[in-house]
Amino acid sequence: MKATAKAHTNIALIKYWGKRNEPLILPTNSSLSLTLDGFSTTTSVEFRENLANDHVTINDETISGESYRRVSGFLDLIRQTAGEKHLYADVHSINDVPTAAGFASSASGFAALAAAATKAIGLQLSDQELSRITRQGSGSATRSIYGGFAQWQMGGRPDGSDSYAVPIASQDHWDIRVAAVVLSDTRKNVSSRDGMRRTVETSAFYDGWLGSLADDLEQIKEAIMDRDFEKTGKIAEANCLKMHATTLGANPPFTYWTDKTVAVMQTVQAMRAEGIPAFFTIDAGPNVKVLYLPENEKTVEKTLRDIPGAEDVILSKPGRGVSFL
Ligand code: 2P0
Repeated sequence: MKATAKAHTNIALIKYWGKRNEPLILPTNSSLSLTLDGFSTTTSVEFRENLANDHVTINDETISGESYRRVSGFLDLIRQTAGEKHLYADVHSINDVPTAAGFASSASGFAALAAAATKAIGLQLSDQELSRITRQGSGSATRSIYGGFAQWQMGGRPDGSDSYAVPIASQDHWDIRVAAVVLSDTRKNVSSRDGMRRTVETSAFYDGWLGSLADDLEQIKEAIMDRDFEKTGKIAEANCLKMHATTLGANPPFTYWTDKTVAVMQTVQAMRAEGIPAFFTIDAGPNVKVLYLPENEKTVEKTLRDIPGAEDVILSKPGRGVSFL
């Protein structure tokens, strides 16, 4: 009863920012992302008869505390689904995503864990079923089941049975690139879970955010289908700015940006003014991801590397969905 799976992280172009049900991880809005080939997690899961509890390593270190409870709680759900309540697992995960620096390591992490664990325990799931169960590990992971562009449909049922991701276009549909500008590898002050909760509960701007999403989603899907880079980038950048604006309207207010984040944003806008189409997006951390086209790769990379405070620039192409090794 052993399986190994690999999953890639994804970058949301239309952000998921808030839950309507925390334990089930049901979102307040639908979101859309691009899976990236640059950051992946490979996870092996082996269920064994003689274990008294789960044992989990990430990058060869045994984890405990809240991180362990999150993984073990997710495995409980898989045990329950398979009717194997007393079967514990050995889990080994290798993560090549800078953890908790806004690179959504939980997306590739829970997608790989869900795929490996469900297979190891003998469940045979469709992609849709796998995406739905993955959602309960981490929201953004639900989209990483698929390669290329994927949409997480928020659904409306209280039990979450209609909240899962669907593929929009494969990784071969459109070769757009993403440069991740690494500004700091330190852990962020407000986790995305806490940040989302505070925003939903207190932000003066939250209703405005929610009200703008249906149009953003419809428009960006059209743009992706038409391979219209200007339109895709404009919508993604504006959607990111709206999401981050909600954090400034929260009580107490907070932001994930640092001065270096703003410097990268301004550099991207300056590149655009000089005729190089590039757009930014930012998740729940200080780092910035820049969307660009392959023909501008050299210029974009050099310009980003020259920004004071840019520790690294990692380039990604569209990535594939989960695979078994
Ligand atoms: C996203 N983020 O759509 C958004 C944009 C951050 C900003 O999904 O609580 O780690 O595990 O469901 O998925 C980060 O939140 O949160 C996230 P949980 P997750 O990618």
